[in-house]
Amino acid sequence: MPIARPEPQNARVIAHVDMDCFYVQVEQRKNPDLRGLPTAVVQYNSWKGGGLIAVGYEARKFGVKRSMRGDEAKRICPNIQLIQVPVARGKADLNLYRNAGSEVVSILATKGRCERASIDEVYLDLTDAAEMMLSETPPEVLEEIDEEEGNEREENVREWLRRSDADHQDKLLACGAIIVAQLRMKALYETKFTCSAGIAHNKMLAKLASAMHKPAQQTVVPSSSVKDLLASLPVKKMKQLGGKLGSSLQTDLGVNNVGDLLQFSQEKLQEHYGVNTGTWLWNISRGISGDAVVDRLLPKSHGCGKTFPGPQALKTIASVENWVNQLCDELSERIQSDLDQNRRIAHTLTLHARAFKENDMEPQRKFPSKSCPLRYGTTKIQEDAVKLFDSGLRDFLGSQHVGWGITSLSIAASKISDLPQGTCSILKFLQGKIPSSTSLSDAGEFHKESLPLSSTDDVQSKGCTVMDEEVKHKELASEAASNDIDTIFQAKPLKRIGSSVGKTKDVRKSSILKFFQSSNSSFHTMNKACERSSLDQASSSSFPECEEHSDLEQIDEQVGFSEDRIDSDGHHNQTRNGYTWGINMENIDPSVLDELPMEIQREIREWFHPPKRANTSRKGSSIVHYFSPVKKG
Ligand code: DCP
Repeated sequence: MPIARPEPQNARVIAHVDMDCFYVQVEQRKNPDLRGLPTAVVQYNSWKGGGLIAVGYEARKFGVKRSMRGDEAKRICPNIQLIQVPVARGKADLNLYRNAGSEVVSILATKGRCERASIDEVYLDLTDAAEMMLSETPPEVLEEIDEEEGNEREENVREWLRRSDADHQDKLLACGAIIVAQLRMKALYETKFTCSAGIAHNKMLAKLASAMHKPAQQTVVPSSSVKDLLASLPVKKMKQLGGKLGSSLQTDLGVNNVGDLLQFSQEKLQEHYGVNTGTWLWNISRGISGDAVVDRLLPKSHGCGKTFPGPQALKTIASVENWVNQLCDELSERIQSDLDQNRRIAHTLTLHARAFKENDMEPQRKFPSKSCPLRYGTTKIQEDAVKLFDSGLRDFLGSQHVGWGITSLSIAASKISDLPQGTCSILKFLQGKIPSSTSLSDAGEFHKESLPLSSTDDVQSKGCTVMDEEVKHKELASEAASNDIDTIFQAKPLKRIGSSVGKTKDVRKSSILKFFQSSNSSFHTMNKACERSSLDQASSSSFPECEEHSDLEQIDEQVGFSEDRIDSDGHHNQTRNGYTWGINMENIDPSVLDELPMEIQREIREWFHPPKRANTSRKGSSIVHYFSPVKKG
């Protein structure tokens, strides 16, 4: 659902930068012989020469389009060079393109806040840079900038800037346009890629503008042009209006262009579409959009998917499992490298699928998207994804015993957050100890018992970003967004973790990891808190079905936030936001403690023998900080 946000008071300078025929450019840089030739990139598929996913501008002149198959493209453009997307694990491997996109982003991000919106597009907030340029370089002398690039368009910008009626906002926008032109030049020089851009006072207008003149051009939208721009813009071209809402505007209100909305009062639009959407429609018809550019260079989620069109549809559990395993393998590799390189952890695993039933009586029924908390480690992700699929299939089939087929599958890891500061030592230690491609959550088998699997409302609303983000299987994404996402497992009640700690100490297990895995160990207790913590982060709706939820809320009220105590029995009790876990030093096998790196040993020992006061708050403690549940908003 679109969200109505008012524009901030002070004018902003926002740019949307989109690479031109991106995959084609990447392939042409790899093989310069392709430069200047009509070229397209095809997704591997033996059927009719594969599906085109990127078409170079030379090929577009012949009428080649993305919706075509390779055979058709060859028919209308016999010289077309069809390049196959690299393949790994039997599916497209987009790493080459992802990395190429990152190269450009690192250049574009140098002048202001940068939001990576997909594999090949970013939003930039250049307000500060534009203000600075304007204050340091008065408009009269701006023409000296970039003299060597002087071309007709830049001359137009300068002319426009020198107009006697140009106001402060226009001048800011002109400065933004010059900054963007410089960034695009730099990107071309350093990466050999061209891109196009839109510069306006908000994201919505900048995005519209970037697509208006391609390739290798940029378009500025001053406030005075907004009305004309929207007057002739078909509603379906507007972001968020491509689907049902846009269709309803056309059929129910007779609105074909965005500008047509101007004839309706805000109340009327609210009457039809509710307060929020009505307000949003009223705003966009006037070019108002307050969405901020979010500081994000890394993707919001990781997704990988595969389609199985026509006869390739998967019709057995075994074939589905095979593909689920392949997709999970790739996903696991990517989230692991995100964790290693960026210290980011994903919290939610979601499976989307498209399916049909043979002799279907209700063909409109969709395969429900399913999600659960994400456990790191390829095998665990595979196990969970298979369960998600089984559950989705059960719901999809209902009581019918009919044949079925799967025409697309995708797996996504979302709700990614930064690891809190101070987790470095213990995390590294665990990663070093655990066999490859596992991480923090692999440190304990107890996940199976202790993780409440829950519905993730928020994932549903964000579902559309999952694939859009990187894979750009846009169709799949919108499908995913419209699906119901619910839980596969019953939420298991969480135990309030109190001062009672396990009494058993398994002396046979010499490894610290085994110790951690021991179900009664203190560390188990800590990890439960950790899991709960990550789950809290992962679900803003906080387990509506989970009994524990209400209990914990009550405890919150009683205990308050953040308190560390060592009690008289020598237990280290941590209470945060109502969660309490206790550790008894006696439960820790000294040989196990000795295996820990010095920094961790020191920290743990300090818990039990604090240097000064026993009852002090220890907010700065790295381990405590990490394992403590997050304060709920
Ligand atoms: N892509 C894809 N499948 C799609 C759409 C796009 O795999 N259905 C990939 C290939 C594109 C890249 O994403 O090169 C970027 O998509 P864009 O929609 O930005 O299109 P292009 O960059 O190819 O062309 P344009 O110059 O029109 O932006």
